[in-house]
Amino acid sequence: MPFSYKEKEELKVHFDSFDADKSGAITLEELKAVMKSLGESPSDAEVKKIIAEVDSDNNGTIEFAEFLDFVEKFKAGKGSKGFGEVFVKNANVNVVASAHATHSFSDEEKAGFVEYINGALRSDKDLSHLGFPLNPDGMDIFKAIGDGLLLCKLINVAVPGTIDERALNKGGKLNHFKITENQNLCINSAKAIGCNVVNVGSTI
Ligand SMILES: [Ca+2]
Repeated sequence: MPFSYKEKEELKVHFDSFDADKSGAITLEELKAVMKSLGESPSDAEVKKIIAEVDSDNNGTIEFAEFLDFVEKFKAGKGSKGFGEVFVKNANVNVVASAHATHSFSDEEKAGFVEYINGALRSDKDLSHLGFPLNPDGMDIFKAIGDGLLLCKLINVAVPGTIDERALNKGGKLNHFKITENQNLCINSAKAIGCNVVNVGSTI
């Protein structure tokens, strides 16, 4: 078997985050809802196409066995790019499983975090592209932290001068290389000031 019992349990958590009614199958409507929550607005035809990449028995839905097949291929770098993208994004947002535990966040925790950020960083001109204030009850925050800049700024709020801001890539539309630079700087600096960094570069 390609997956251990524990891995399967973790993957079931991911699967269930798509399968809203817990029927054991991800339907077109369910996948579409997840994609919308991630800020995308796919048409039914687009969602259908993504499902078809994974739906090996062609019944129009993604069952858990098909999901496991997909993950196995995806880890090997093969196939299902469309669903792969949604899978990774969704995993990052809702449930990040590590080798030892499944971490999730509470809405209260998130709202508190967003309100803190709004207070601390809303007048930072390098972050003006984020459109402050961020909505504490929505998913704005996950998009906002995507390019690493906000988190780097937050480190300097916590411990001023930790990051030389001239080293940061700014501007709102960064390429993958520049985003990775920001994120690496953020992770290394967070460790340097004593933060416990968990679940970065998760093993999905
Ligand atoms: Ca199927």
